[in-house]
Amino acid sequence: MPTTPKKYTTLGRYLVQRQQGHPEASGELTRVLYQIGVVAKIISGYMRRAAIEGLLGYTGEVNVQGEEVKKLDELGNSAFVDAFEYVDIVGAIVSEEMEQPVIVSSDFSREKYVVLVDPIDGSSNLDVDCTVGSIFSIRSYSGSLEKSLLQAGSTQVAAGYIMYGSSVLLVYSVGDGVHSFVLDEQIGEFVLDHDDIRMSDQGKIISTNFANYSKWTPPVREFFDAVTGELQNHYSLRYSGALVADLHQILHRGGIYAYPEEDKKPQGKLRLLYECAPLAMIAEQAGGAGTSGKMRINDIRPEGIHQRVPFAVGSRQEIQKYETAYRRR
Ligand code: FBP
Repeated sequence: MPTTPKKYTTLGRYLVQRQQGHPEASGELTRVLYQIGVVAKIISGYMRRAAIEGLLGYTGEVNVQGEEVKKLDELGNSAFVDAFEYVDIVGAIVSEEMEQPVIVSSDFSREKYVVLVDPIDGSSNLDVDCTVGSIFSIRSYSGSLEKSLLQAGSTQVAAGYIMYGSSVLLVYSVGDGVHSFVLDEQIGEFVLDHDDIRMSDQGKIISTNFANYSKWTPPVREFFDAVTGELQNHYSLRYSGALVADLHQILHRGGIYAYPEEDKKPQGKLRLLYECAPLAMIAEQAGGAGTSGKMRINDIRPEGIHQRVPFAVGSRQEIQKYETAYRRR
């Protein structure tokens, strides 16, 4: 046992320290983020025991996306809703698993925040024990729920993700850089892993489902032909089936993840409010960017809470090249 006690920069401690730099801060956002840390521990517990306790497989239900619901999708969703039911500063929760927002507070005038989540990202990985994640976005409540939600992603006050892989990571931004924490299961706390993560301007990773190549629109095919066709191309392909895991790789190694539109799916697959907008905020806060190909993701005004958009996110140079391919058309 080391004689000098190990100093733990826990999530709680780090949030409070960063908040002290903002005398105007009320500490309420800190409480919401801390609560997300609690949800992360609950869901990672489910993941660790899923194969042992029969938590794999389907519930028999179909969700608003038309997808068959997995037991862990449902457990993940309840963990988020339960966590905010008694937190008096959150008014409503929006989730990929729920058609309508859940109002968790009767008196909206006092509430400050709306929390939007993709409880389990990469659900197709669940039953084969591969990495999955959770994605979250926090918005201020402004006058009405609809008004709070249907604003461009640039109004998000915080965003982030949790990754359930070889270790459990929580990565977030409140608009002052991107910070990651790893769950130390020995003390049951998230401790600081990296603060102020910077994404390189040009990267090494390409992450996309190339099996969809023939369905992609010409600018997308042109972009990927160009980057993979370069003789000296320095890219490696990494596509895990979980956006969170692929973006985390790109955060540290640079590159581009894309889930573009297809001839028959002009809106692509991913959801703007609780998948693309939060991860675009993380990328931008780390020096990268997020786009639909035609415009910055966080300039898009949503028309509905489950709206889908074509999505590419990653290093600035790759995203510029991607958008140039669209402009040329
Ligand atoms: P879910 O949130 O329903 O899991 O969908 C998102 C996602 O699983 C991403 O994490 C992943 O990158 C992509 O869809 C995989 O889709 P596909 O299997 O079509 O490549």
